[in-house]
Amino acid sequence: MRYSVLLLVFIVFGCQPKHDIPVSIELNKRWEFKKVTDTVWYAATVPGNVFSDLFENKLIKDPFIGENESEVQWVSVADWEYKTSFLVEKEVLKKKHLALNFEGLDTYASVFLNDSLILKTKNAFRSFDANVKTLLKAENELRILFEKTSKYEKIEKEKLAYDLPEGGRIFTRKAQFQYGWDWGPKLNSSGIWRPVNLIAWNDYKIEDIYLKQNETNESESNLSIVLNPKGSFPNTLNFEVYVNGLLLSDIENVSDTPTEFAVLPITIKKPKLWWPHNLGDPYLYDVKVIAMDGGKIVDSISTKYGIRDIELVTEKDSLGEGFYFKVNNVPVYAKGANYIPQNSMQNKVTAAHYEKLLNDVVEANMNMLRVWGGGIYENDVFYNLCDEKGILVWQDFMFACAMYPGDEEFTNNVAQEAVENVKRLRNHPSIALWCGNNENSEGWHRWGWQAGRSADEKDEIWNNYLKVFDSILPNTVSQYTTTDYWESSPKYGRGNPKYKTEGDAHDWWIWHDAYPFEHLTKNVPRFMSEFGFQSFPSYEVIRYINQNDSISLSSLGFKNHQKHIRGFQLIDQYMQLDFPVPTAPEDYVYMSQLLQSYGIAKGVEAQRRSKPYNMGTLYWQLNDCWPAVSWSSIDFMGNWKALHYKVKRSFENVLVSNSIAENNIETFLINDGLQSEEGFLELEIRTFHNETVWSAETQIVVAPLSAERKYRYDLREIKFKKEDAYLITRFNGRVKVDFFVAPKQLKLKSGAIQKQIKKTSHGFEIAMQSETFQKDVFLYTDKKGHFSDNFFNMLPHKTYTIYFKTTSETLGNLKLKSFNTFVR
Ligand code: BMA
Repeated sequence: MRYSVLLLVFIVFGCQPKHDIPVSIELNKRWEFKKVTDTVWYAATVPGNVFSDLFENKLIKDPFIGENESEVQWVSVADWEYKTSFLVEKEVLKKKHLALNFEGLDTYASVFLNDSLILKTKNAFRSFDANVKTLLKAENELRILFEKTSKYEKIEKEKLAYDLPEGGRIFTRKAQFQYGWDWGPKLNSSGIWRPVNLIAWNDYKIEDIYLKQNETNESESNLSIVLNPKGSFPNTLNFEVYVNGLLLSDIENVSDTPTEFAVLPITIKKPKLWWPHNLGDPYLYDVKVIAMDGGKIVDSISTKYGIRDIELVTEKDSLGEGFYFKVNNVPVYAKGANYIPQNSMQNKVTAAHYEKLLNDVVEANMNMLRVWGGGIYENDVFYNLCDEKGILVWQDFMFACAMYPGDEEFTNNVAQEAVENVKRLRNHPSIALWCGNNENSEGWHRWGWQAGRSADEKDEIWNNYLKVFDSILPNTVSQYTTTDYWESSPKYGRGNPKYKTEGDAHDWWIWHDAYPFEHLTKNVPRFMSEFGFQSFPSYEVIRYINQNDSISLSSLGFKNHQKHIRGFQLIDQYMQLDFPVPTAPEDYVYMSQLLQSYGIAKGVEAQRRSKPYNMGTLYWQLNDCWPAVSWSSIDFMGNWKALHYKVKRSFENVLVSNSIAENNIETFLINDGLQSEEGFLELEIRTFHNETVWSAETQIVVAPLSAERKYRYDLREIKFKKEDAYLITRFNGRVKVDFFVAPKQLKLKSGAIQKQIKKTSHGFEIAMQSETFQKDVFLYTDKKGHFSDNFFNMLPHKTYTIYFKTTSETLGNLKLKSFNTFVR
């Protein structure tokens, strides 16, 4: 196979040496920057941003430490200038077309080439081209001026007779979280945040490839490859198409307007489909198209492509209106989290960060992420990895928690942004949905934003909303893709009872409204697209924030890393309800993570038990953009909190889940997979003194794609003390432990945990045993690494082997906490 590919490549390129292909040169060297009013230039990194450049030059302190954030606010209200010089070879200069392409300028930028203004931009989410044929020389200077956002926001605000929620950010098309969020700092940046390229070509170049899936059945998949040129194609152009390196025969351009774009129908026999990883193989084809003019190659373009059908099904039923995804005609239960940008300074997010985080997603059995609307349309690498790893992506357009203007200039700008991003992402099989915005509709209807406004004003604001979210965005999505569009997440705010019966829901009764976690078990919506609870991050993150080895949660610097105004108070309030409240900061951090995982898992399991009424659960939030106390399950330094370990178990394809009420227990088996399973369901109630007070077993069959109650029993018939016992449920090697009372009421026994440690090639193996039942055992060390499992329960006399993956030669100071020591 490999040889035949090589041979083909040789044939293609070896026999046709003539070519005149476009050239793309990245201009990422010799950049310098300065504050406009200063005179000294400093070295800059491109792609980058002004905060990281200032930090690299030691002109500001690390904004992620202590209270430094407030000291760097001057940066956002200054204007900044970037410049570089570059040489262009004669051969390149001779090309008929020369353009500078800016993939991302943040945000109000004026671009000068050799002192001539070539571009003015005001959208960080768009890319811009400038024709520089007449200006480009052998030696060039490129200079970009970035003006502070507040200047433009003020101008726009003055044009309106009223204020729009929420502040100046709505006028500027850039990442909204940079203005500060309830989990992130205010670091309103500017700079060249994506690559700059010089592009040179003669007559035409392929600008964009789109693979449109027409029809797929078991024997074949019919696709159209659509190519858009820069310039126009001559009619004489012919195209070679390679799928997985093999040349397809008889490819004809069937476009009605062949000079405007090419349409190349292809058929893939016996297609291998792309699946979310928990249902099958996320198979990807390599597709390459070479454009030829006679015997001459004029350009080529490649992409990976996964053959799959994805549909959002929103059918009315007797209970309301469903909300679920069908992939290749199979209803898929969505499990995952909401994703935010991985760093306030985007240039610091490396390929390795993307790889690690998305591996953590797969490892925790998630099959969907929602790219939340207050962040960014992610870099290509993010979607490439989601394609490869079989992670579905719910993609928001970048609008969040606000009402936006509706003037022509703004809406045209947004329309362009939508076209570009939809086109950029449409070949990714992972993209399951485009969603208009995050909580704008809920905000308008439920957050008091209409108060004190005249009827006309309200009409105008709502009509402007509809212009963007009910017209421009859905029209763009349907014009350029086959992906579905959803206007706003959630469909209804929690103030409207319909939130439980129609569409997707954000349940912030938990946390924001301080309802107890039990609320989640009784109020299951059709699709939970947000619900969450905060916890403290790892000791590593806390030490970083404080720049101190001791764990302090009370320093002003640390407090600045809790951005939710009632955050500390809410954690404490919920902890008091169900958990002991330790005084030592180190223990408090541990307890807060248990608390978070306890609440979220309660919700996840209740939602999964309600399948198919409920068809998805995405908790808030997967990750952090800086070191913080937040809703994340993985902290800024990549450490898994208790929640991530917990959801890994709760998201397994086959899950045993007990619904425990005052007097009875119902045992459910949930199967998200396509295979059925048969086996013995074993139940046992055991005391912490290790006595079995009740047991039962039954043979069951777990059907594919099901959630069924398999057992039910009356607790009143069993004599035992609830605070002194636990329930063990076993099914085909799975062991689930549940309790009958809140954690703080448990009468756990004290007892030692034995450890045996061995060095392995990738770290250490830790074998552990205890004579007593141990709850939520937490291993930690000052060495960087990852525990294969953590925050786990230990049944008595059973060996638990945990692997610590690390590059460190020693395990450092390995310590352990057990919940048993906090209650007795
Ligand atoms: C949700 C999100 C975010 C917010 C989170 C926690 O509504 O959409 O806006 O950070 O709640 O408050």
